[in-house]
Parts: sequence; C-alpha cells; structure tokens
Amino acid sequence: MEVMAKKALITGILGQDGPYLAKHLLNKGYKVFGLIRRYSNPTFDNLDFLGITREVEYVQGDMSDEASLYSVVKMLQPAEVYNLAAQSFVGASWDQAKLTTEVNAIGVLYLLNAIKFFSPATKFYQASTSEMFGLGNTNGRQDENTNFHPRSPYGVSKVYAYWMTVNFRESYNIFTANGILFNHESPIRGIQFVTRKITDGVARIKLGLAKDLRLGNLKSRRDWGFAGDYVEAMHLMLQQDKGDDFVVGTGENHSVEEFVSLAFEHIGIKDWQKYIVTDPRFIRPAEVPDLKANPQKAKKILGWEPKTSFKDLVADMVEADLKRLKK
Ligand code: GDR
Repeated sequence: MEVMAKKALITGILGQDGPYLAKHLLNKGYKVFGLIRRYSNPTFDNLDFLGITREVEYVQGDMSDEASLYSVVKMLQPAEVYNLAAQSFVGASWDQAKLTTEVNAIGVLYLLNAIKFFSPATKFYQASTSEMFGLGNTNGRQDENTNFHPRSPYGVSKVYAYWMTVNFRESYNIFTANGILFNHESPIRGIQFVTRKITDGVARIKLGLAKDLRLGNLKSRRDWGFAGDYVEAMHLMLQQDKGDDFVVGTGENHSVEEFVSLAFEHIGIKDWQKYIVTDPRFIRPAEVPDLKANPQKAKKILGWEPKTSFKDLVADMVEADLKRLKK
C-alpha cells in the first residue's frame, strides 16, 4: 500500500526561510504547499536559488483575508502549518504599523481559527522573534522566560501573535509552537536587511559598481545565525510530544560594525571605515541595542545546535553576492 506523504503548508514561501524550510521538508519526504497571495509578478528567485521552485505546490491565499485561509486549510488538512508570512522588515513597521499588525498579528488569529474550525489535528508553527524581547534580558541574554519589551510596531505585532499561539494551545488543546528565532541570514536574505545590504554593498565596491555603503546604527548587536540551520529547529518543534516555545540562536553576538569589517576583510580591504557613510534615514525611532540568545532549551529538548559559524556566514554571503553581480 502506498503511504501518503505528510502534507505541510508554508506561508511566506517566497521569502528567505520558506525556501530553506521547503527544501528541508522535501528532503524528508513531505508534500509541500506554499501559500501565495495575489501579485502581478510573484518572484520565485529564492526558490530558484535552492532549485525547488517546481517541487512546491502553490495555493492562493492572503493573511489579511480570513476566508482564503479557511478554504486552504479546509481543502488541504495539512499535518503541519508553518506560519512564516509577515511584514518582516522592522524598519518599515513604523510607517506601515497597521498593515504590519493586520498581517503579523490578526493574520495569525485567522490562521489559528482556520485550524480550530477545519483541521484541529494540524500542528502549527509560529515564526516568533527575538524582536519581542527588545530591551528585555536575563543577565544580558534572552531565554524563554525573559520579559518582552518590544521596541517597534513589528515587535508589538509579534508579541500578540506569540500569545495567541500559546492561547490556542491552552484553550483548545491545539498543537502549537513558537520558535523565537534570533536574526538568521543567508545569501537569499532580503536586500534591505542589514547583513545582505552589507554583503551586496561590499561586493559592489569590490567590483567597482559602488563607491560607498550607507548605513544606520553600527553599534547595535545581533545574534546572527544561518537560516538553513534554523529551519531544522522549526521542524523539530513540531515533532515533539507536545507544543512548546523555544529560543533559537547561536548564543554569541556581534555588532553591525563587526559584520561590516569582516565582510570587507573577506575581499581584502582593511581600511573599511572610509567606505561607510552614516545615513540618518536608516536610524530607527527606537532601537533594540543588544540581542543574544540563550538557546539551551532547544539544545536540551530538540537536540538542536547551529552548525554555521559567523565567519563562514559572512564569507558565504559575500561570495554569493560577488557571483550574482558578476553575471
Ligand atoms: P532586525 O534586522 O531589525 O534585527 O530584524 P535588520 O537586519 O533590519 O537590522 C539589524 C540591526 O542593524 C541596524 N542597522 C541597519 N539595519 C538595516 N536594515 N539597514 C541599515 O542600513 C542599517 N544600519 C544599521 C538596525 O538598526 C538593527 O539594529 C530581523 C528581521 O528579519 C525580523 O523580521 C526578525 O524578526 C529579526 O531579525 C529576528
């Protein structure tokens, strides 16, 4: 008898994490569905980068349209739903606070309701974030018990989604998990996020295509890991006996300045300061100065650990941008 492949639905399939997760699940034998909203021209570049565009099946829906989510969940009855859809750029969330809230907060309520009404055996993963901690810390780090003090409309929207995810677990006994992921990057990171902006900028300078790199606050510190490692933690969270919440990070952090200096060092430039222009447009109304994960719970319960070093991550991203720009 043929065994039916497990179905997984990924929202945010065109972003950075969606393709890495899809690839991971395809390798495990899942049938992967990707939710796509209506665009005039959807771009499949990130899925193409990983060579899986045609292996994913696409379904139409929008996080701001509850009926569309009800239909998709009812039709698929997926074993697992990974909610990676979001207005994910912190910087844009001040100017588009309502949109950010509708997609990142209320959209999650719609998706949870879809599961509750039409597919209560579905396991649900919510892309929660270290941005919820903001200023909160426990001895200079953040773990599952650290208080939330978000600093942006984005962070606030994610706190709502986090608690709704917990609440559906406690109220309706639905299997839900929050992955509280710290910054995770890759060669397919969106160009407006600082890491990719730096590696693209450095590659342009190397190739003579740009003269400088305009950035905001160089002092903020982030716990940066590789997205390809982090999607494994997402999957592991849904393979446990019960839903739970996990911090996922490397446990070490670096300043934006250190990222810049390492990226320049990779292309053989030591006096990188002369290429950097501080541009007030990239300074945020409120900043999260210092994030550093304590990922002990994920290590102990999920057996998860990051595999990619900070140095390799920076080098891989610069190399990928050099290759792309040379084409
Ligand atoms: P972040 O990522 O806000 O941490 O959220 P981002 O890369 O945008 O910023 C990191 C830090 O760099 C500083 N910075 C700049 N940032 C950008 N984008 N552009 C600049 O020019 C610049 N100069 C300095 C920022 O002020 C900030 O301190 C990311 C997103 O992916 C979220 O969706 C996710 O939830 C968290 O990571 C975990």
